[in-house]
Amino acid sequence: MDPNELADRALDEIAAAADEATLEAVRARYLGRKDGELTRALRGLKDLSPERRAAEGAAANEAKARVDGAISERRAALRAASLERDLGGSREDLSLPPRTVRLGRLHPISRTIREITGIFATMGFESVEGPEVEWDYYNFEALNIPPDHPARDKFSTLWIENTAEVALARTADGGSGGSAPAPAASRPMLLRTHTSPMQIRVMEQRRPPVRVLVPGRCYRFEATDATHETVFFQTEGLAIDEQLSMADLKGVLYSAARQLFGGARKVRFRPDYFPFTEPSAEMAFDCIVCDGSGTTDEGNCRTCGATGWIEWLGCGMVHPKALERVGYDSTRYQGFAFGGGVERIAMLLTGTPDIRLFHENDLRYLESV
Ligand code: FA5
Repeated sequence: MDPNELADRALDEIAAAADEATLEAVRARYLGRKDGELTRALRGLKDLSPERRAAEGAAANEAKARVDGAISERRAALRAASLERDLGGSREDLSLPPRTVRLGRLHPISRTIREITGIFATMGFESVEGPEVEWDYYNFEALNIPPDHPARDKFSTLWIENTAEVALARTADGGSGGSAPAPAASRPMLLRTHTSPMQIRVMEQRRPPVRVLVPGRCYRFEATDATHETVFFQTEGLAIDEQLSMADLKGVLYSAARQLFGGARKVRFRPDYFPFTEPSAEMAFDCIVCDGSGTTDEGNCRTCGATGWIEWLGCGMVHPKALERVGYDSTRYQGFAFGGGVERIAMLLTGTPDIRLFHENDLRYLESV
């Protein structure tokens, strides 16, 4: 057949091809290397005389080029249509900027706990954790605070009602019920008011030398203000060894303060009273809001209660009675302990004027500090 007629027929079929597979079949039929109709026509040229070959060859090549071009065009059109179908007809604007990915970050309290544990780790304190639901025995009695001791008033306590049930659950999951003397049903239980019960738990389980730092949640049933929450964190430190003194305690705490604030805050260290340490002391830093003056432009500083100081911790030398209760020889071993508020440090580090800002979970604030 005449190559031009072949090409016209091929063009009709190409235009009618509804998908790429059909188009490929058309291509093979006309341009297939072995049996394509146009291919065969071109191949037959070699048997013609030189004059006819020149004339018919030109026409045949032109016909092939027409078919080639039509196939490429149709293929591109079919691809575009199929892509359009895949996108469901929607129009994506690829020039739009990508959505911003919101990266998570640590809560300022978690950050502060890591900072504090890191600092004490450099001084050899290993981090350990303990239960938030605690026996009265560990929270009070073993710390020289028997039932009617006035020091209990300082720790407004949230009590657990069904102690026997909780005790059973504890035993079932392998938790330690401790060495409190009374049977479980009559043993009062509470949400720990401080991390100091871990002093006793750690000493029960280890022999000196001991050096631990215990971060953890504490609970007190009290009204909140700029420096008090009902749920807050403390870090408890405990060191027991031969020949430890108050000078070691002070050195460790002053070193931590320097590492936390680089000397930027004033420190107040003065006597205090705790039934489980003797002697006892407390440590405070000058207030970040009023710079220690106790007043601001609006009057009394509400962050520090006009005292000029923000208390960090209570501390002291572990009471010999507490050492003996866990079987340590108090003539040979001494030790010091301290328990400080994590939020208070976070306030000082981030310039936060009210502790409640940490727990309101307003991301606008938390992301800004
Ligand atoms: C105690 O809790 C003692 N266990 C500290 C201690 C440990 C003394 C070891 C001796 C040896 P206090 O009640 O003062 O002491 O609390 C210690 C620190 O916890 C406070 O200085 C404060 O920083 C923080 N704190 C106490 N109550 C709250 C509260 N309601 N909200 C936020 N932080 C608190």
